[in-house]
Amino acid sequence: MLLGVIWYKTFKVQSFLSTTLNSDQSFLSTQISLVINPQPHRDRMEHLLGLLRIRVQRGTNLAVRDVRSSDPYVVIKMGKQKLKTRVVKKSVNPEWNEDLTLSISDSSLPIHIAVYDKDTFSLDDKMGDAEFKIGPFLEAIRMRLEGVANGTVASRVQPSRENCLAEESSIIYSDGHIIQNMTVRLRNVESGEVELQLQWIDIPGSRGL
Ligand SMILES: [Ca+2]
Repeated sequence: MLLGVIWYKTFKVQSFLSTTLNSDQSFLSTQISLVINPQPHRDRMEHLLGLLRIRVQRGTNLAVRDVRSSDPYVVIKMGKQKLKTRVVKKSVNPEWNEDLTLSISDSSLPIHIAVYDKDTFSLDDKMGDAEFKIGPFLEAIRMRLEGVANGTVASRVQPSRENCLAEESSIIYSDGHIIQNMTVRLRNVESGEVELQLQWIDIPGSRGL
């Protein structure tokens, strides 16, 4: 009985000590991270306009970089951000249908897209690149269209030297969202186009548009 009481008290003291130590440790690490990087989360949120989801749909008539075909994937860059799709093997007309999401703080930065052929024993080969800006898309978002019919066109963007568009791109209202469908023609390559779809995602607590 007495042994039981002593064991119980020792157990209580040990668990109390370990709880105190754990909370001290986490308190300490919180203090350290605040000294190194004060309010990192709040700073990022204050500069954030929102998120841009880029659906990389498909490539058509892409360049051949292996014997008869290629193993293409897409790399998207904006400022310091870099995102990649998966590799589709042995296809010059790949269907990626993959969503890549950029966080947007400076909407004037161009978005750069490049296609590569995945190789196992050598460096991946280039299959062209393109660049576009999201100014016209964000202007359409700022119109805050609501209660209009599905497919209503908010605006159209014409192909020009700057935007790499292969054809007219339309910004439309679809199921409560504004989306931009675009086909970019790849530069620095024999052939190839990539179809993309842009969608904006508002983030509560950010600077917003
Ligand atoms: Ca290859």
